[in-house]
Amino acid sequence: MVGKVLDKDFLWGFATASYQIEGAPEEDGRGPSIWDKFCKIPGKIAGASSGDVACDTYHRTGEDIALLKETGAKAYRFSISWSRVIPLGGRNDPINQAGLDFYVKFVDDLLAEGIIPMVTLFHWDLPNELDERYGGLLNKEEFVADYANYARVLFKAMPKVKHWITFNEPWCSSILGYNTGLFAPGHTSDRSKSAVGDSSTEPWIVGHNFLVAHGTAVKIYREEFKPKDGGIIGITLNGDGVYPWDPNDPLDVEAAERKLEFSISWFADPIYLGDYPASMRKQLGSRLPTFSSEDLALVKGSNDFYGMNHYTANYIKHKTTPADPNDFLGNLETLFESKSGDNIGPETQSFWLRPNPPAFRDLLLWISKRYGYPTVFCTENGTSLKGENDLPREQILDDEFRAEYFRGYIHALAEAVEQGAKIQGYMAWSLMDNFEWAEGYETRFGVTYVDYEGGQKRWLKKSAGVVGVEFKKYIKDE
Ligand code: GBH
Repeated sequence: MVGKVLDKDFLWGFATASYQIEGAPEEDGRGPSIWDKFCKIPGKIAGASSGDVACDTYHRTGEDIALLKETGAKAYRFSISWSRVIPLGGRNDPINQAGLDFYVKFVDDLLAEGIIPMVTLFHWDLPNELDERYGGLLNKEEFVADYANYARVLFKAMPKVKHWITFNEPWCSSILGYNTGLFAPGHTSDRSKSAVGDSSTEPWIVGHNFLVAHGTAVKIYREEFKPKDGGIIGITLNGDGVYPWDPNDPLDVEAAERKLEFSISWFADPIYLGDYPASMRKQLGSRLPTFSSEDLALVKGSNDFYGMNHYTANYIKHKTTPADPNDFLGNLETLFESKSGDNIGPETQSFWLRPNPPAFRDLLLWISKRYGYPTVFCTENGTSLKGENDLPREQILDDEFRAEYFRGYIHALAEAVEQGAKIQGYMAWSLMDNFEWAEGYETRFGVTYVDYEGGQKRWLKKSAGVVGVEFKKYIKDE
């Protein structure tokens, strides 16, 4: 039995991202992002869909806030569309006041209802112009300078925001955007999928550039805004849990650790410990960039909190063959079944996602220990349901599987706190069904059903109420 281990001011709520919910891609002067462009390439997105309408949030922020109120959420994590605020993206390009005003008003509206805004500056939707102008994320000097300018514009316009996230899951933009090509801008060495890209080098360059851009924005916030505004700032990293495929094989135990290093420590080690993990250097050699003393000064120590997105776990089996130059996992296999035949968890609609709450607790403790017990905000956690999209509405609204997922994962979070982790917030993914990237609208992650055929009308599912009910068990009474 876990008791009331969470602080009174523990922040719980729900998360979304701009391109996945807003729609209105050309309204009020918004410029195109790399996702607008990527969605137009035939074959990239299930159902040939895009974020053109999505949840129509650009016209329905009032409805979204009403949903948050109904769930009792204390906080809401959302992201800003860079190309709404600076349509061309660059530091010498004009600011679009209407786009900026949209977010400023939204923050005011949230606060008026007592909901704390947690703002992500970048959730993958880079202004397309920057990609065309100078290679976007691949161009360190230009990207870092343009991102720094963009971040400063937002810090200045929204002093009421006290929780800032620089980047969402740089792993995804780097690996899925520049190795497998599954995500925008779709670079890969596989010439059947893309005319450009080098999967063996580009993701590591992009990852490095994210770190330097993050460090630069944090320096700006700490020097120019934090003294008067008093907020905190960090980066959000994704990371799946791991179990050795054969716990009695030291090579599988080592491979499981290496999997965490290739996904999490790639970014977190430089930030907390000052360099890339030795396992990555060993496998990637000079393809992994090195830190100049200037870059390192920006990156090391640049997190006020650790933002953690977490969904699932795998059994990890080491490989005996030398690593492929395009490998990004750490030369290992990720499996759903262990050597002894244990299954990691039930199937969902997402091929990569199977619930396993204990792995969440273990990973929270692994991160806490490795990085000196930092303040952690879980910035995403949630699940899809196998076949949910094919069910009639009444059944979609009765999402017991998702409700049970939240019960298990929130309990695991409380257990981790009981064992020493310093967790101060939790945002469930997602407030509502939305554009699930390459999977289009077939996969739903919302605690709210969005009727895409019926004018984007929203209906709360059963799971929407469960998050608050669960946290009530673990948060100390006021
Ligand atoms: C989050 O990423 C995103 O932040 C959010 O926008 C999204 O809607 C949500 O998940 C649900 O998908 O293709 O085999 O290499 C979750 C972390 C990490 C999950 C990468 C998918 C890809 C596995 N993602 N993973 S693979």
